[in-house]
Amino acid sequence: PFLENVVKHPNFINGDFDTSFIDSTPELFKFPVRQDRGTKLLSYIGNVTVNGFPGIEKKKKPIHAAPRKPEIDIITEVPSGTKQILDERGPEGLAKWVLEQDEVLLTDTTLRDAHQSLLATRMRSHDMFAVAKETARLQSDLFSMEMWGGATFDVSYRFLKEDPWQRLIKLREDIPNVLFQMLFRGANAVGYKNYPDNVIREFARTSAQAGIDVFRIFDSLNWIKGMEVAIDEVRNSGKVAEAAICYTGDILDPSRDKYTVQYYKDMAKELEAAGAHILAIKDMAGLLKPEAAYRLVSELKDTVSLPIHLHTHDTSGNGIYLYSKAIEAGVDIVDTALGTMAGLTSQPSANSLYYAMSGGKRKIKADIESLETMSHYWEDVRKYYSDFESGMNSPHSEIYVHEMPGGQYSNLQQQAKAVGLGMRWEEVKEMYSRVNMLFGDVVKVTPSSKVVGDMALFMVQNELDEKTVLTRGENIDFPESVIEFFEGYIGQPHGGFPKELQKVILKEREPITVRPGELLEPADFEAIREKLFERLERPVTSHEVLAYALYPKVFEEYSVTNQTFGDVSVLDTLTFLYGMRLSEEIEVEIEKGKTLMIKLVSIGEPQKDGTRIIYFELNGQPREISIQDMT
Ligand code: 3PY
Ligand code: ZN
Repeated sequence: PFLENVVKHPNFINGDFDTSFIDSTPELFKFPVRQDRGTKLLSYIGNVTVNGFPGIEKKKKPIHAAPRKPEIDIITEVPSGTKQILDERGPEGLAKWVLEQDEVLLTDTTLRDAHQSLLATRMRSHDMFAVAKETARLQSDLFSMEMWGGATFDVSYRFLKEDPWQRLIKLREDIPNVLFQMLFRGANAVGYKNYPDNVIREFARTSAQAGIDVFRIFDSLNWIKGMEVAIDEVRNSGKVAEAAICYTGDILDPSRDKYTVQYYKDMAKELEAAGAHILAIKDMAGLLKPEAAYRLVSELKDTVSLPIHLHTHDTSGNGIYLYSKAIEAGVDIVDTALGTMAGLTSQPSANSLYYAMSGGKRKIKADIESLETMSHYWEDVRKYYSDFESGMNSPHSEIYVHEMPGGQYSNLQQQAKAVGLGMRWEEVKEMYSRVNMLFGDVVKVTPSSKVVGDMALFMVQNELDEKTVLTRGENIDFPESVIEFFEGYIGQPHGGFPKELQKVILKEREPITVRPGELLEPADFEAIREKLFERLERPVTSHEVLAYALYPKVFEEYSVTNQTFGDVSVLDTLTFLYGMRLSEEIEVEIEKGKTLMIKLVSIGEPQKDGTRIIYFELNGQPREISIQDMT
């Protein structure tokens, strides 16, 4: 059936295809299904209605009005944007164009870091697709949209049970004018550990083909060796290598002398030499104070000739002030989120920054009415995800003490709850900063931040302090992530590992000092393809091969769910998270022009074997589904 789909596809018949045809044409994989898609979806809906959604408290499906979508004509031609500049002038030409702009350019992080930081990365493609065409028209003056990478990749498969590649491909189709940006964790790609070099190269190349233009590449320990392979491959793909310096500590505090202005300047020079087209300052926790921002940007502007792109989190509430100082110092691009998805652990608000800079020397390149209209949509959609909110509702200046990245805050909090430490969250945060110092004051960003977080949870859970770790450590089984960190498997920290602690944690194991990628066995993509072919009983895309190479277990679990329930990404978010109310009717568009009408009629009593019969109507016909009640 696959070949049949290929030869019948209009693009194939017209000769309108290239090497990405198979990966970017999902309909080739739509075969007549053994169990029909409707039944599979009913089975998902029945399950979530009775058993709830993993990780959130089971509750009755809330009622919300439909989100306010921008009322604009989406048939009009899409205005050209930065994507066309890159396509016409290449990455160097784009960088030159950025440097020539008087206005400050924006990257909109609403579709990646904003929800990673506010809603534990749970924003679904469904809600993004619903407003993509409007976005292309209303936000065409953006420098870029950060909409992929970071935690979005594994969370899509793991919790949302949807394919992140399809998100990228569909958004690319509907937003052809603005640069798409992703966060790429250097040798860790979109994972939490180093991968073999061929995985990094293949992932960068394939992401570029699928639609990513700007790769923000960082290393979680600011170890340049951990970034070089990714930078090289992005350059080979003709895309923009935006290499990042992760900002930690406080350059204004003379007692914190590990990460000084000179340290950052040296790193910037090395990144320029390594081939960066743009330099990013990645202030992942929001530690960069306004005066420090002024100083750092000024000094880096004098040090390198690259455009400078600043990223922060507004946890302290000082985000707009620090951007204003950075703008005064000549920063070229800043990261903001749409107003209603901004602030606190997310990025500063684009809308507020627009007003903050109005009347000044350098204005923000944006249309404020469009920003407000788009913000209304996201304000309404955000309510669907209220169960994933972190509960932080005012600025936290304590960020300057615990130094936890914005993207980690709500995720670590979920992790703490999952191991029964929800009530001891204050202690976990305090322990996080103590673990940082115990580890020798390290850069904390995924995955090094996860190691610090894992150790903090472990120490609180086991009532450990620094002294006990050092004196009784040989009898303690430390978390695997901590052991691997001290082995050198996510790279080398600036200044090296604290030797005494390293010995205690590693016991008999020997640490490495070379780049882990040099030691790791290359992934055998063909073997993965064959294995998946057998498992899935159909041809396998290179996207699936890569997903497996990065996250074998997560991808396998996703495939099982996908086989059982079909493509659940077509469900609206409230149904996906809470199922259906009795007598409720919904419409589900399973593909263009094909809509299912589903009504939940009644839920039967539990049987002896723990199952329940759920009575639906599917397109007016009665359907019974048996599901296991696990409550
Ligand atoms: C990520 O790596 O996911 C981050 O957001 C780091 O800041
Ligand atoms: Zn961030």
